[in-house]
Amino acid sequence: MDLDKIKEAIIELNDRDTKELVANALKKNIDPQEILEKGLIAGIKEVGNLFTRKEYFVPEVLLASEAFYSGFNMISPLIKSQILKKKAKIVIGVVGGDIHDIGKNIVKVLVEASGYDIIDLGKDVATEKFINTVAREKPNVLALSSLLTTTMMRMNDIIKGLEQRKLRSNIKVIIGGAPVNQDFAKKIKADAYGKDAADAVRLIEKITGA
Ligand code: B12
Repeated sequence: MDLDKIKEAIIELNDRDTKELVANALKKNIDPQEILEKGLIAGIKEVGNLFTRKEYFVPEVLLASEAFYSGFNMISPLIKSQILKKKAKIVIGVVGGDIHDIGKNIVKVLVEASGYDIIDLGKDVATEKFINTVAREKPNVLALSSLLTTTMMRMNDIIKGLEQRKLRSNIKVIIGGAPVNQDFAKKIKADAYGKDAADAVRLIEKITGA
């Protein structure tokens, strides 16, 4: 099946095949969201499993990331074009010291596709930059991502910084990423934890009522 082939191409670290297969799937009118979830995300998740089992190492994961993005860059504009209206303003970024941005980018695309105005600060974002952006842009929600146990506490620093600058009461903070969970969100006084991109959209809808 087309989507399985996309998944396989990522596992085989083949960016050219991934691109070609995504192009073919689009030609066949397969929904871009399906291509993202059942092809690209399924592939990179399996690469994560192989890495955990020490069957793949960092160079393989880097090549798999490239393959992922070769397909993702083709479909993300299509998902975005489904936008109907802007509902609320969201700022998103990966905390300082952390360069894992695949998950954050997926969250960004789905949130944007759901009609929200999103400002993406990128990866390895300094704590001060998050706080200054909140002060300047006055978003409704700050969405923080971290994939490393060594950087997840930066989320706590950001929330503390917002409190110190008296910005905390005007914003909701949601967090996500593999090492964080509901308990951690409670501990650092984040407003909510989301397990995946669809969850991020659900949380934002609930929080903003839009
Ligand atoms: C790809 C990858 C890399 C790539 C990153 C490429 C890129 N552009 O992102 C590269 C090769 C660069 C890399 C580097 C490193 N990595 Co790495 N990497 C991974 C890997 C295999 C997959 C991560 C991923 O993309 N998953 C797929 C996405 C779709 O899932 P996700 O990120 O979890 O995001 C989803 C949800 O979490 C959620 N979500 C994410 N953010 C947010 C935010 C909000 C607000 C919400 C609501 C939801 C949400 O929604 C997303 C979509 O569904 C994981 C292993 C794994 N099993 O996860 C290791 C892993 C994260 N890496 C790890 C490590 C140790 C490293 C390195 C330190 C390795 C090294 N020795 O150099 C460096 C770190 C460099 C740095 N300073 O950041 C460890 C972390 C261990 C730990 N406990 O901290 C892991 C867990 C591997 C392992 N088992 O040891 N890595």
